[in-house]
Amino acid sequence: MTVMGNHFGRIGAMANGRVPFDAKAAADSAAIVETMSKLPWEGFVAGTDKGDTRALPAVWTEQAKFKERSEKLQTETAKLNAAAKTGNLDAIKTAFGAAGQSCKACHDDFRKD
Ligand code: ASC
Repeated sequence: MTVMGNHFGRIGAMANGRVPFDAKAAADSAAIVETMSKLPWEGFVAGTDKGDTRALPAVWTEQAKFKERSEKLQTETAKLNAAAKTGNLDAIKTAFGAAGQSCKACHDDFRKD
């Protein structure tokens, strides 16, 4: 999640005009984001709800919904990666917005803060 957020944020800085657009850097980050989007989920298997976690209990009590949200993220980050490969900033902005919504939708229901 940390690596994904870091690279997602780099693309966001370009999409929002905070740093100059660098097509290669955006594409490199989008590829990392897509790969990272596949990895966190096995960290939430049964029994991992103990100890220091930002995850809400809903992760384990609403598994189907959590899985659906994780799959939405993976779909949207794949689209972001495809957009980034074109080097078209407008396409990246659109895909970035949708991907960000998928991050937020899950955090709102499944993360403590
Ligand atoms: C980020 C990041 C997130 C998402 C989310 C989008 O850059 O680290 O978790 O965007 O804030 O709403």
